[in-house]
Amino acid sequence: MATAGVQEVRVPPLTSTSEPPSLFDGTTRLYISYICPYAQRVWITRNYKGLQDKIKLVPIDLQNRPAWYKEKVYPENKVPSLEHNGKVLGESLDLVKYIDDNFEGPSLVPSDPAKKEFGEELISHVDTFTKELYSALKGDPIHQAGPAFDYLENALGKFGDGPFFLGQFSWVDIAYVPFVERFQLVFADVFKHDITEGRPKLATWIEEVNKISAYTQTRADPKEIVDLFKKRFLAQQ
Ligand SMILES: N[C@@H](CCC(=O)N[C@@H](CS)C(=O)NCC(=O)O)C(=O)O
Repeated sequence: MATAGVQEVRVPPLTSTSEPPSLFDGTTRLYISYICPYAQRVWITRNYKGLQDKIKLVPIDLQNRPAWYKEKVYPENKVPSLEHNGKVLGESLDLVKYIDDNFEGPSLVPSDPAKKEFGEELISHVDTFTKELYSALKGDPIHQAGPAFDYLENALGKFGDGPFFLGQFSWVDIAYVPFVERFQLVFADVFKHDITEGRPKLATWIEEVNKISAYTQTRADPKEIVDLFKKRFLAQQ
């Protein structure tokens, strides 16, 4: 059985020439791309709940996708998707909840109603957060991204029993961390700016999530992230 802390071997992604797995044979499969922040959310969830043996990871090469993925697995042709009980489901935030509700392992949603409610509020903000950051890249990045990171700093102070948003590690941390990982790297590398400057709670949060192996196992190669951002979102750099 795969245990937390032991690095899982990363199998090579499937490409346009790869045969499909034996679909709908009862195996639960999580289709991901190693570089995709949305897929990373579900991958962290699977690891944190200790489901390495119950949910098989199937990495796909998005730049050279197998045709059968769209035709036979997930017509949306995106990652992540989850093949479970004869069905294929998508959308990262829905999948995090689905896995939490339908599989064993530590719960990712606290039972305290106030925390749960604040968690829902933070989750409903995550797309706004990422949009603000991607659009900041097109303008005056350090200045424009400030409010998005300040929002996190304030949210992390809400309950005062951190280091995580709701005290314990939860689905909120999972929703945000892949994007904070990427923007921290890009701001440091490209704009020589530390996003944790003046934001001590965010600094501690980043330090603490980096002690969770369910997450660190999913981290992408920093150079690959920065290169991808330079190519896709920072064409002028
Ligand atoms: N809203 C979706 C977004 C998923 C998504 O956009 N995935 C990207 C990779 S990071 C993808 O599969 N893109 C392929 C494409 O759009 O063709 C989610 O949260 O799961």
